[in-house]
Amino acid sequence: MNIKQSGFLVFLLALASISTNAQVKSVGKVTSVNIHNQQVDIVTDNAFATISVYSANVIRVRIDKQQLAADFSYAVIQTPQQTKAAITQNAQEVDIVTDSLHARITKIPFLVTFYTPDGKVINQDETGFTTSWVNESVTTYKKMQDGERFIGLGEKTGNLDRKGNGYTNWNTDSFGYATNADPIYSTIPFYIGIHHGINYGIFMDNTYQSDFNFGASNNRFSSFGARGGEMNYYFIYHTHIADIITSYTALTGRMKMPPLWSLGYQQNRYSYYPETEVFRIAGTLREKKIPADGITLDIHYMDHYKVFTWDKNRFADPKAMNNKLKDMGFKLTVIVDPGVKVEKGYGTYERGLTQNIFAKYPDSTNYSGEVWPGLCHFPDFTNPKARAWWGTEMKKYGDDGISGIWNDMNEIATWGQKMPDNIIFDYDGKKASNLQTHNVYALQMARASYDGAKAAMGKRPFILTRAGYAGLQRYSAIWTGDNRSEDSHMLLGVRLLNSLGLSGVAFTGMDIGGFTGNATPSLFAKWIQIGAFNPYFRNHTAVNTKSAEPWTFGEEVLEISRNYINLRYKLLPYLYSTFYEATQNGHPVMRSLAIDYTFDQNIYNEQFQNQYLFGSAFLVMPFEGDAKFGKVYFPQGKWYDLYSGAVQTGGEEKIIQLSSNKLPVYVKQSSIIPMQSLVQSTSQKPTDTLVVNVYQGEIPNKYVYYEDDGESYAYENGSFYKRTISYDPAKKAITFDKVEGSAASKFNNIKLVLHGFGATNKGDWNDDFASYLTPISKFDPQGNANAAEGEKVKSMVIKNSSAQFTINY
Ligand code: NBV
Repeated sequence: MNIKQSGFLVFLLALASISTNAQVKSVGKVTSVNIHNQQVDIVTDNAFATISVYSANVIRVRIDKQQLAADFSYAVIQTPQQTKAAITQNAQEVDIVTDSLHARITKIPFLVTFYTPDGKVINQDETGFTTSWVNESVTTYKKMQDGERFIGLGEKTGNLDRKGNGYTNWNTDSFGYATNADPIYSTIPFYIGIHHGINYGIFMDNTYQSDFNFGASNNRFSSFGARGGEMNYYFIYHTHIADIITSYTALTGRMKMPPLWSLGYQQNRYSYYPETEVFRIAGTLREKKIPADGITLDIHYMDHYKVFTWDKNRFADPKAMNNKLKDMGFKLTVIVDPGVKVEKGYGTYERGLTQNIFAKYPDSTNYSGEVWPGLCHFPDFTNPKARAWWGTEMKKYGDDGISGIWNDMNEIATWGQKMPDNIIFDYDGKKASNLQTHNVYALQMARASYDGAKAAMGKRPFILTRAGYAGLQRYSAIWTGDNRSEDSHMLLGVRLLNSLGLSGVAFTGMDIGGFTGNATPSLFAKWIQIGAFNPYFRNHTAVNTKSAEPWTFGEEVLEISRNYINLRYKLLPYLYSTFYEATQNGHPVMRSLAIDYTFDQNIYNEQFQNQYLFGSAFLVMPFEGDAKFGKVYFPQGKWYDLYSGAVQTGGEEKIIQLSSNKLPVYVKQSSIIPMQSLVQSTSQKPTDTLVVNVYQGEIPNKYVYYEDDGESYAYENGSFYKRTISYDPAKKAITFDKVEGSAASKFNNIKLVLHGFGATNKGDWNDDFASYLTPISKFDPQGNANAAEGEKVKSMVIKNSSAQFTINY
């Protein structure tokens, strides 16, 4: 290189660094502060910011390069709560202090630090980078705290602890995704950080493509940012993660009570048709005594994949079919895809055209993209008119007796997977391009389906969605899409559901048995056992795979499946009450151990990270289908083997023997678990005795038992039956509080079953056996006849009365 050349290189490098610096713009120093009510408006060298108190535990931060736009969110439904807050400033900083949280804004440069009320740092901006822009991308950088862990962020692959990884949010159709694929179907930009015995939540409400970096390829910062729009995040601090989830779901909403039938077993495949095949499946489930409530129709029920139509050769009389299915105790869910076939004379399409509700190019022509039916237009679900139109189209499904709507392909998935950026959506009157709308399209489709189905069916509909955004729990359950029939996918699925639970979504499921490929009998057996401990319990498989109903894997797997589906049905009172909890405080049904055992480092260990609690009582330990031994970890406390009642002390690791017919499940000490007799579907009445199991423990416990009619919205007007059951080991008492609500219980009697209590003082107790799985399996390789009988317990039957009563033991 000669002098001239090297001089030119220096010139080029200088140019590059100038242009790089010019591209990166930091928020700069504060130039003006305006404090009013619960809010501080700030102007900086390069930005405008508003920091506001949302509640004592939630502070919101908004920053933009220009004046902040009018506030709007598809996710947040809560308005700021009137909160006692002291806001003061001096030359260096502004302090915002509530009873539970302290935010300090440093002025030179603008930096936000959050402190606990006693002055410990919870979270602070990275001093060098703060909040900055590269072109239109905005990112907030946070100092990486020593030992900091990161959990949540919704449906994200990988480990429970996301430290060292980066993630992108861009809803993506990911057929047969790899176990480390990112992004997949849905976006929930909410995570929880943990360090030094402190935990906090950050929800960045920005619908553009977003990026989260939890120390990926760097040890200096964690960050979150989006490729457009404003920086807009909610900082949530509580001492317990459960309360962080409660605050997050106060912001973004909670699920409504699901229809009871949707908690039963659901039988699926791509696809059951014609009608005779649907009845063959329904009939076989009944004949083989596999309890089930749902059958689902995939795309082949439609006339040439046209949404809201029936293929009349395959399904001549849908209404009659549904009536017959209902007589057999089945509810039908049908798939809907957003793509509406462009075809003259097709009613749904014509009405869509007339109402002008399809997404458009900037020149006002309707966008066309190809998917199942061929060229399609796509309803603009961000337009209220389109949502209403979708609801009207759904009326027919209501008349046909359909009970559930399964929203597929709503990322949006189109052939080629490259929807143009320049499609313009209504965005509820604000008009926005695909770049801003893409991640909320599915949320708005789920909303339209929920509202439409609710009106069309006159009952609680079951809504399922593949994609979504924060807040999807208000409208829909979610499943994890096209997984594979592999052990690693079964275990990944557990983590995906746990992560969704941490992110406000309680009603979640995965394709049991795997979607692509063929499960081995042992894999299927394990998966269906785990499925019985998933909130949404559905078996599904792809179009070109072998049959994958529980009876297609041989006698042994059939028996195992039946045992666990039976158990699921007997647990319905417990499960329904757990869902009720989700409607009240947002706590998930499937609970990562990080919720209750946040600071126990063991639970993040990759060996143990798949363990979870199902509701408050059951500790579930998933393993590969063929595993013979497994290492498990019992968190602090005392645990009971579900099958034998054997006691296990907490804080211990243990190697346990595994078998294909049993999923290791343990019951937490002091648990209260209501159960019912076996039914073949939720349309069958159980016997009139509610079995209330109480497990001896050292800690007192309170459990909210909940019932309602399982199908209507009457519960919103007080028609429910609810009571708190408490267990007080010190007083040797189990108390049933006075009943709340105007509905009667299904159960006239209560059978109280005491586990692990040994001798009781009073004489009215009977010796009994608690047989959860009867028998565990005649194929049990250990041939353990005693285990099959169940553990020895004390029991007593009492008349159910709505007044408060106490049983002493
Ligand atoms: O509608 C067919 C499938 C469905 O069975 C599956 O559950 C969805 O995730 N759908 C995807 C369309 C594409 C399948 C390759």
